[in-house]
Amino acid sequence: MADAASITPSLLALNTSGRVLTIGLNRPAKRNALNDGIILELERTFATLPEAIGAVVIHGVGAHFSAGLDLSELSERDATAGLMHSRMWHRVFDGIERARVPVIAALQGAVIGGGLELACACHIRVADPSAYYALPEGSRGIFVGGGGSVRLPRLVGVARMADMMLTGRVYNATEGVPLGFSQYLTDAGGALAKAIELAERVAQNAPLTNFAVLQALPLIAEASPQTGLMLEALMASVAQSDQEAKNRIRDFLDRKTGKVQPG
Ligand code: 1HE
Repeated sequence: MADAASITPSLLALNTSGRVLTIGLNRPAKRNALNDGIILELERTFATLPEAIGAVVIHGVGAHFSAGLDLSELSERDATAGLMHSRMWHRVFDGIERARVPVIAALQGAVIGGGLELACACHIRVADPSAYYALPEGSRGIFVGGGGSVRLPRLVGVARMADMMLTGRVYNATEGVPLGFSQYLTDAGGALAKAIELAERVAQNAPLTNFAVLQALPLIAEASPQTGLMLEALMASVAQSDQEAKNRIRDFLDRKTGKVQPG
């Protein structure tokens, strides 16, 4: 039998509580650098998400979310292998962005390179004050390859991303909120708890609402206005006709459910 020291720890630390699956990137000694193993484990986890799971939280075990691509795996790759590797990341991160359920990233410490690309594939980002965002690809002589050039400009703009890549500019957690890196900023050490709290809440939404927000909204936002409006009307009519919507609206009219409170 293997002794404890010879057992390789799992690359992802998984924990299910109620309807929320928490996924911890679990290479703290390497600052959660993303090697092929961790990326493929993420793919497997999302591909086999149990039906009972209603939301997912991704965080980094230890002080950092992720130091990005594992640079030790890069040195021997030729152009074809690099192309395939990037497409593999695309496939996995697309699977997260188009997951059946909302995915929330809890960010602390380094959110760098591919780590930032992973965070961008999530639907909500929650940061604690230690979080910082950087794209050191420029200084390493490489380019983003995990969908960052598609997703990050939508959050923070092309000019800001270009500046980060060209000059190595780093943004801190406080700057990150108004700029669009994260939607939430917590007290020190509070990102994971807040992300789980939000996940528990979104897991209670009508499944069709979450489906519409995750699957229809991004397509509508990118469509021509007239196509978008037609898609919106179709999605709205499907959502309204769902029995879950009828029940929830009846509960409101019968005063059985909470009102919207001021923010
Ligand atoms: C790594 C990696 C990594 C740490 N690949 N091994 N990403 C980067 O260019 C960021 C590189 N990392 C850093 O700048 C720093 O490590 C941190 C700021 C994240 C953390 O610093 P620190 O002082 O806490 O830790 P450390 O001592 O630098 O690192 C601890 C160990 O993790 C060390 O290994 P050890 O065996 O010497 O202990 C580091 O070598 C290792 N480590 N980061 C491999 N990234 C699909 S395209 C995406 C392109 C990118 O993501 S480019 C950005 C890559």
